[in-house]
Amino acid sequence: MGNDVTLSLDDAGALCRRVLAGVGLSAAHADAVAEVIMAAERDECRSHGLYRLLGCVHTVRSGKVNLDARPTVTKSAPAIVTVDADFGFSSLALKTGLPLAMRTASRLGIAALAINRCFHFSALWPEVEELAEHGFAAIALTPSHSWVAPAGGSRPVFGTNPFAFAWPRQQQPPFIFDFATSATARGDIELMLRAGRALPPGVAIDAQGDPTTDPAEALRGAMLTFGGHKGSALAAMVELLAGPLIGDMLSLESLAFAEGTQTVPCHGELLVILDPARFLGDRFGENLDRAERLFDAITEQGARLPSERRYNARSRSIDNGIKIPYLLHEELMKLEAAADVAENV
Ligand code: NDP
Ligand code: PYC
Repeated sequence: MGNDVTLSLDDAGALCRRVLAGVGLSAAHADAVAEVIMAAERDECRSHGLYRLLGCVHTVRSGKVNLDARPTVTKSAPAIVTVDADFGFSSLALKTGLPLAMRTASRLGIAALAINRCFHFSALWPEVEELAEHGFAAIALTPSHSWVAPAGGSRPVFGTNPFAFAWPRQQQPPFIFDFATSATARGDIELMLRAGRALPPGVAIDAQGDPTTDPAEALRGAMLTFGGHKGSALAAMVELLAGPLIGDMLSLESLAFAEGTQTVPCHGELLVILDPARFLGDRFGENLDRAERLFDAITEQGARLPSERRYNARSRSIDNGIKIPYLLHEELMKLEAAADVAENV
């Protein structure tokens, strides 16, 4: 018995869709969720790849998520596009709102896309990468569940609150970074627990407020922000902009809404979309070149750009397929078998 199982991207994607449809998600939601899970697995972002299928199935079985939610799009102000996800997963809501948000950004130079009442579990980079591929610069923010203590505190307040940014490049894939404002994503702590590995120091405290490297203690206690007070302030910004600003839940409220069910968080998300062509007019080319000078100055000294690892992983996965741990494969096979049974009853 090997440690890893190799799957082609097509087979893994089909498995994902079968499992999601098998638990009752509508085809549109199953496709949208499978797409974002497979993008993460393909780019070796393990904490948000196929492992997340377990959390999605658990969330569906909790009965909280609307399996057939029909996202509705409204223009709440000239530059603001709002999508009501109707308590479905966020991926389809985003797909539904993006075309109008992009048209709005092209027309006005800037647009905000606010998604409300969505179950959000995914990496944010696929969202801003798509925008950068259409020529936009973009920012995405979302809260999660309150698992993270503020700098100087010891009790969870913030979510792991990721922040993603993308900048379009003409001859290269976009410049993108995407990170949790906690020292580590919660998904990585869960993966460390499953692998029987200790956490690096400085990422969590236990329920008594003492530093811990034990993932189980960390999950029971509180996670810490990255960069101390700086990550803490950014985490607060994410709460405010993707919570009260758009009329949606804080991570504290999202956790309360879950009522102990350990579902993926339900709340809002904010994307800000900027069109460099509108900002710059005929100075567009010259200024995109200036941006390239920045990237050159980084890479010339041997530093790498964020997303470089991901783009390399993507090429490998396209050529060779993906490798997942044997244990995860077994769990997914069980979910698939259950989906087959559901289909035949
Ligand atoms: P990482 O720390 O893994 O990566 C952060 C970013 O830094 C990536 O863009 C990464 O690029 C880049 N990076 C890493 N190392 C270097 C380096 N040496 N030089 C330059 N750039 C580097 O991210 P997190 O663990 O904080 O988050 C992982 C994922 O979890 C994110 O995609 C996030 O959206 C997701 N998440 C989602 C949540 C949700 O509520 N939906 C909550 C929390 C997290 P690269 O990928 O190429 O290494
Ligand atoms: O890994 O912190 C995380 C996370 C929270 C919600 C989705 N991913």
